[in-house]
Amino acid sequence: MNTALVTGASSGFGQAICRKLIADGYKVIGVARRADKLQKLADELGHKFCPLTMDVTKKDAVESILLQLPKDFQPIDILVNNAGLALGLEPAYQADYNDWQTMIDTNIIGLVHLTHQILPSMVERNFGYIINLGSVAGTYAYKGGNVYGASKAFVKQFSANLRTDLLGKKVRVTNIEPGLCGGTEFSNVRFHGDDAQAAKVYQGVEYITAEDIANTVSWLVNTPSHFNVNSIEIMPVAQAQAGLSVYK
Ligand code: NDP
Ligand code: 8X3
Repeated sequence: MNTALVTGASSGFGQAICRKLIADGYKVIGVARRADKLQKLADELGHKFCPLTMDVTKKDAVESILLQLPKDFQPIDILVNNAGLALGLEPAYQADYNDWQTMIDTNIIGLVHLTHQILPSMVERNFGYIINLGSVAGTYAYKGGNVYGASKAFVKQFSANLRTDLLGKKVRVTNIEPGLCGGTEFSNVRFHGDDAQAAKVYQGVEYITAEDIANTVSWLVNTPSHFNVNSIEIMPVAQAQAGLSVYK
């Protein structure tokens, strides 16, 4: 394994994953929409990092930009489909339709675009690793999780179906399913820039950090090539699936 492409590299998990993979000796292509944030990361990480400004929801742009990658950063051995977001925490009957559309476009369609573009070359070389960022929300329902949780359930099932199609090939697929993770922009984005509301999510809780997720990715890619971690669910000790609730 040599070169990784990490989506959502301008913040949170993605940024930490880029840092960790570079420290591990990989070349890394970092994808996001905010060019200024990517450039800052490029200034920090140096020539082994290739910033790539791209909106993963735009199929034609994804295809043409990936075809123009610098030769040094081809082929891609590791794809980390991390770009994603939650928007809103209202019940389904009060949710904003545009928020739903954006989550579907990013968490599902964007991930599918990148996978469809990059997977064939991995299969051709019988070598590669796709790591998807799912969520505990893809398994456990919670109030206001509606389309976000459903989009992560897609990621979980898509990962399982990819593994089925890749049976016998040395192309691995893992779905990482984190729970409460702070220190990223996730909740600021979910609450449309209401930083005070976002901060409340993490108040008094020792949450998972982006570095914890980056260390997990680093461990995964350094496992032997015959070995597949199908999925990995990670929560802080402060969080648990604590049973059904009944409204009274
Ligand atoms: P952040 O909001 O900190 O980072 C999200 C990243 O996705 C940003 O770099 C953003 O970059 C990028 N992104 C969003 N939309 C697009 C797009 N259309 N095209 C390209 N890049 C895009 O969130 P986290 O790091 O916390 O989350 C990363 C992933 O992990 C997400 O998929 C999230 O659902 C998942 N996750 C997060 C958890 C948490 O508690 N934080 C827990 C479980 C899963 P830019 O805006 O510059 O495009
Ligand atoms: C992010 C974790 O619990 O906010 O996927 O949905 S949660």
